[in-house]
Amino acid sequence: MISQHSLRRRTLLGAAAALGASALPGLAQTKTVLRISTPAVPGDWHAKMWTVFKDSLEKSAPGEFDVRINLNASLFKQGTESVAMARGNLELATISAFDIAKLVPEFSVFTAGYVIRDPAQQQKIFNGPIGAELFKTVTEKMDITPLATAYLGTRQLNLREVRKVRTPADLKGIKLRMPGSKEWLFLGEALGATATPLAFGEVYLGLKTGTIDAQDNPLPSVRAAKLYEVTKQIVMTSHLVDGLFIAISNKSFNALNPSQKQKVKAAAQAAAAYNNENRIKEESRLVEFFKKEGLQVTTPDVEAFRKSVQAAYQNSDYAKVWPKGLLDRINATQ
Ligand code: KDO
Repeated sequence: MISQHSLRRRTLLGAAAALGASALPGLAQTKTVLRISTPAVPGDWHAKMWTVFKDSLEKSAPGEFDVRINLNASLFKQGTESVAMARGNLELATISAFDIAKLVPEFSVFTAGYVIRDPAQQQKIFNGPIGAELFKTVTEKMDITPLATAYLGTRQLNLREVRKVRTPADLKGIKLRMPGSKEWLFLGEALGATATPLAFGEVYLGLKTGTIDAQDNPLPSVRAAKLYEVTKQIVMTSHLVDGLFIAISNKSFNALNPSQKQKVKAAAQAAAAYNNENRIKEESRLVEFFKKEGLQVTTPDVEAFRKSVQAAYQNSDYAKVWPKGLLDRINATQ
């Protein structure tokens, strides 16, 4: 039986459909929900950039989107975001080259230490033809669409106890925490340490209690996650110019109209630009900050690290699947 109430509702809905929902103030237009999941801590630039994304979208498409930001890996565990997006369980996230390399093996070239030189080159690579080609494969194979490239920073070693570290041999026996995938562990081993997997959110406690001896991360993340409170030394290996790709699930992206697609992309690019600008600025100032906090900041024989890490990759199975000429094209990108 149809009640009076449901009849009235149907009539109203019919009228709304005929007029366009926005013509009836009582009936709210349904917003497109965009859930974001990231392990970033609130004080880090790649957490703050999501507010820029949200604000930018609210400006360009008022009332059309409901952007929900979930920090500290509170929605999805670190490293599981791309699968969640592919399945349509999550709309947006930042994913690393390491996440991509699992399904697009040639992308492992960007997980190798000492390949990308600096943040400017990183932007040129991913915003130019190399990025366009590789992102096309990412979209096809991973069911997600990369929208912008954020500079996460240049990864440095961060030790619990002070140690003389000049070359990779000096890291022998050091339990170095790396994020939990074989691609990350390979990088840790290539640096000369004993790599051990741990989620980002557990690193502070691991260092405090001594279950790990060291971790590697860019300086802004060492500051934001307060890792300097539980470590005594930073070794400036600069072993990876790291990036994060702001990506959206294909399911969500394809459900948008062309104008919304363009606005979501522009918002992602504004977010990345905000992150990049602030992170680069802060990165240059942080050595002084850590020294003031009582940490020793030392510079090793970076050439010795570079040689050793590059040899480890060249002799590995990773290099076997790098398309011919890709490394030369990367190196030639100025
Ligand atoms: C980390 O776990 O060390 C890492 O830096 C890896 C990155 O890919 C990224 O997941 C990052 O953590 C998080 O966003 C936290 O800053």
